[in-house]
Amino acid sequence: MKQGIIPDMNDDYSDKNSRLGVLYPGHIEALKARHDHALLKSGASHAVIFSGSPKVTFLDDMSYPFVANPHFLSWAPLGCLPLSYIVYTPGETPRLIYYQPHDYWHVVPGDPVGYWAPHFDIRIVPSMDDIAALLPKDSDKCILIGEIDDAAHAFGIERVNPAMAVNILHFARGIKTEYEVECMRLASRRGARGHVAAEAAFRERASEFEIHRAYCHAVSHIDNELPYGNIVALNSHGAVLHYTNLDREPPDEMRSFLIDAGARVCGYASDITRTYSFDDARFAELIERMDAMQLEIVGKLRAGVDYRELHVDAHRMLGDVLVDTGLAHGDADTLLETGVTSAFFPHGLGHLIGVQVHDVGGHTQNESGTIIDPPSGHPFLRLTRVLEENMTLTIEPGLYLIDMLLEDLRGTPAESHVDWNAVDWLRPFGGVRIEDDVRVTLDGCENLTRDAFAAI
Ligand SMILES: [Mn+2]
Repeated sequence: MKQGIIPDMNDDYSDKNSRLGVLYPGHIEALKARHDHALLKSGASHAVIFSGSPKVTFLDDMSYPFVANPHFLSWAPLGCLPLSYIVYTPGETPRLIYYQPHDYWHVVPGDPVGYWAPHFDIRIVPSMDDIAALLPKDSDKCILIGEIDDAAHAFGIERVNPAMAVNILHFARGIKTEYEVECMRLASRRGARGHVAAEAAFRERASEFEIHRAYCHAVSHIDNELPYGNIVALNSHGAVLHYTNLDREPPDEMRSFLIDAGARVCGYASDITRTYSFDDARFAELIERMDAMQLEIVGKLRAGVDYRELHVDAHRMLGDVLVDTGLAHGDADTLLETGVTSAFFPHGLGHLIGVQVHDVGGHTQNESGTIIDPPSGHPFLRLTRVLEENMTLTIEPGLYLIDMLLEDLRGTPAESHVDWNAVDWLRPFGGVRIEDDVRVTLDGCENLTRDAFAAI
């Protein structure tokens, strides 16, 4: 198996003549320019990017699943290469110190092969003792980017994750290169295949556990390769925003299915949610209404849009859905002001996505790291920036029956706006969320998720 590249049923991503191979040189040039700027501003000469070290569980000799430093993963699709380093010095070919231990207990990383490999000066090291000699001699001129649990892994470099450099890199990561977008198109395609298989399993009355297995099989991921734990929620479980239990038995009655699940290609993630009605026409109508609303929000995207305003707009639109479907009475502005829409839709409209599902930099206004706060009353909004061309992000409005939040409306002016009989009707269905990944363009957006479903 080629290091870091998960085999796929139909696509070979590793060839230098593949679409990714053609786009990668432009990506690495963009990365170098970002690092040149970050180094200049930090008064440093070398960036040393550490992939990370395996974390061992308490009182045991087992490791948690390894998660690579996203900065390292941005340079090359090497998600399974612990204890390795990239050394970047402006004007020089980046050096990859590739840790390939002599170890008969574990599968060690394979040889470095792929479209990305010719862009590095690769030094394979079998021992940690070989690393120091390959790092820059002037450690006072280095910055180290990565998580250092053990001082030995810093090799005497004192400037670890300096804010000046990290803010520049995080802000820049908000805008994707063509290569990154192509990785996410492929990840969307992969995820969509899983969603189709999951819906089929739901129609056959499978349990959450079985649906999850059908999904993983279709995307060819084991759990640790998924970009996040699958949310596979039947019936009222759909109201638990991060429901990750997997009931082993199917419910007696199938009503609804909410699935939030993604996939990875070359480190990059997709993040997709769909909701289905088993055979209830009223719930199907609610899903249709939410789907139309989600598409309307997507239709408003373009460079220059303030995501905070879009989030508040989405609440007004949700107010109309609540009224039209009989869940609430009144006008959208009143439902927003009295907190009714927040009780039904208590999370953010979306977030940046990239090598991390919730990519960094969602709140930063500039490369100095100035924070843009979420709008008041909406603390969970993870993206507050003004949208720019080639940002990739999610649009994921939801509507849920969460008793804990609705009960808070009792005794307030909101109480009379809620139709409590309709609330009782919705409870066994849980809720609805529709989530797409999009790339912002100057005058609109590219919908990676809808394109992926259309293509398969
Ligand atoms: Mn999401």
